[in-house]
Amino acid sequence: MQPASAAREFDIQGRLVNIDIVGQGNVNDTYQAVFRAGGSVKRMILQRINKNVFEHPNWIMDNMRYITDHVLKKFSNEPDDKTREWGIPKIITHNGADFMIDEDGNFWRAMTMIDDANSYAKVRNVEHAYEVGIVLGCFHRTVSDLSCDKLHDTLPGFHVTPHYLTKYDKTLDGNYDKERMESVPDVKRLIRFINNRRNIVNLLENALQDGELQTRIIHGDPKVDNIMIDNFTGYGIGIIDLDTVKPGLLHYDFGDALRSACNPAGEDETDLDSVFFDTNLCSSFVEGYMAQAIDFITEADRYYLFDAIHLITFELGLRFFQDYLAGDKYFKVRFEGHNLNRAKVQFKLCESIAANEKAIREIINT
Ligand code: GN1
Ligand code: MG
Repeated sequence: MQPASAAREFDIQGRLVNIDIVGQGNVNDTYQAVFRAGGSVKRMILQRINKNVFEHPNWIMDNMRYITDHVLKKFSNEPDDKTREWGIPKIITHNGADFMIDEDGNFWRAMTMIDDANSYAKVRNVEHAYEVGIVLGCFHRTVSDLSCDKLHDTLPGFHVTPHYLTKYDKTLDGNYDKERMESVPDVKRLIRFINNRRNIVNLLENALQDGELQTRIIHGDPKVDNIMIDNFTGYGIGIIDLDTVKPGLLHYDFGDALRSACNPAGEDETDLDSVFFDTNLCSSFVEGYMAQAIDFITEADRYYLFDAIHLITFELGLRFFQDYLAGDKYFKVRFEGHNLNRAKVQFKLCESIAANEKAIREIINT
């Protein structure tokens, strides 16, 4: 079914007057649909879920329903902090159901938009980094009293770093694109880069198994692109893209948000010299995050936060590189070598994080 026809199936008033692709999502297809009823306009986000990635798309919606109901209730009961408004996307139903499956078997879902707010693919300044920290901290805070037991694991193995190394090794064992492996000079260098870091991949999972860290509800993908900023005030409003909300280590979120918010060049930069981990942005993010996290962050959590930033950056580089070698099967690509370039950016960032370890640990511990 075409996106415009799918959009009309959802329970929203008005005539569809426009539909466009939005965002730079690497997995699902996302559209913004505009409906007009008389003099007023309503916008919604429509998504076709990538079923190659999410085996049970209905689980995403069960989780989204559970989380958004809780968060919305919580926001409405919280005292007004007199500065900002919080928001979160609300599900728009299809004949009362939380999703729609079309005649071709495509899985569609729709949700409200956070009006007059934007998200950005790159961090803009220290104020922006602070707001990213505030919003992620607020999300963790508002779900910190929810039990993990009711959530489905929408993507088993997601953010379990050793699992990605195993997948990569299997690809190297023969499931790779031969031409890329043999003719691209950077490939050998990146293989060496990964081999030199094999010893770090179990760090967080070991801490979890030893009982030092606990599983909580995490967002799974808190990059700057998923943090909505109010167009009028510049304050963060909320977090979007709730597909990967699941039980996991809070560290994955903390690390993922920082690897994104402290890289002013962004994930798609082709000039590797301009990719680095900016510790000023890091300080600002941590200040924002900790202001929200004060009641739930433990000493043991804090101890592993540096490792989390380093590890998740390595993990994302590994995921991009594995996908490049496998022939771009998972992440959508916009040009030849896109996944290779993405991997190089994350590995460059990983080196910069390691080089700034002392400064980053100081920021986290003060
Ligand atoms: C993917 O599709 P998107 O852009 O929301 C990926 C994340 C990565 C991110 C990197 C389900 O997110 O894990 O961090 O790309 N999502 C999934 O940009 O794999
Ligand atoms: Mg995502």
